[in-house]
Amino acid sequence: MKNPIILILLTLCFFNCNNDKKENVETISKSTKPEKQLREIPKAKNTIEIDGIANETSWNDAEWYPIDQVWLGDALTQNDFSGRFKITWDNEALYVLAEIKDDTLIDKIKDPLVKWWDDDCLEIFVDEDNSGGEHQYNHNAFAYHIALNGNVVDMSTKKVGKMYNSHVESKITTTNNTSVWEVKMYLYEDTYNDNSNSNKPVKLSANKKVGFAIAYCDNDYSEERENFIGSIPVEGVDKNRGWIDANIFGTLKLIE
Ligand SMILES: [Ca+2]
Ligand SMILES: [Ca+2]
Ligand SMILES: [Ca+2]
Ligand SMILES: [Ca+2]
Repeated sequence: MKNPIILILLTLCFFNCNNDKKENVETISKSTKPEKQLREIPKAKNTIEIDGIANETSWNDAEWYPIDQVWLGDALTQNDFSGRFKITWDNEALYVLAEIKDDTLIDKIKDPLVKWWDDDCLEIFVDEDNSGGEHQYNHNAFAYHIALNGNVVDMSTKKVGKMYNSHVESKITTTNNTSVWEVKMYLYEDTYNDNSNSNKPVKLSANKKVGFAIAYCDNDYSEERENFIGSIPVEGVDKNRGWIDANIFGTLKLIE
């Protein structure tokens, strides 16, 4: 390189090009989501009281859907786990009623931000704008782990567990091996900022589509969770994709 000015220009271009690449990695990558398990969800006719008791007319009218896809662990036995759920909505929030039959309920890890997936917990995946795409360490979608004591944890944009208790209100009632989880969940846009106090939940309306899946982490006696059972089939060998890839979610269509 004989001309030092050309050399300087080329060097500047090299660093600029690299910076562009870095920014691309950090932006949320959305793709065209393959639409599957499209379900029409009627609006609640009355107020849903989050008390773990499904005595509202809206719950009575809502349809049951199964939680029966083994994403992790061995095949299930009837006693070990079975689960199903219903959904409804109003302008404020999405409501989930999950009926979980689990032979042993455990919450052995006291710190809610340590291996929160290895205690029994209900995990609700939600993609407010049904965009699909990668959401591991961003808020393109959320994967709320709801613990037996009501704590709610997902990965933050800092790549560590963070409490999102203000996003999800829940109450569990348990009779013998059957637990009823009644959940009210506020939806947030992908612009949600972990460092701000002014994030506002989205108002819901008819014809809105929302990406959704639900799963249960079942541990009974083991160091790590024994099973992870979801509401939707996942293609490929690695089925533990929900916390990374919103493309695996089903789609809810909110209707009046
Ligand atoms: Ca209730
Ligand atoms: Ca079990
Ligand atoms: Ca999204
Ligand atoms: Ca269990």
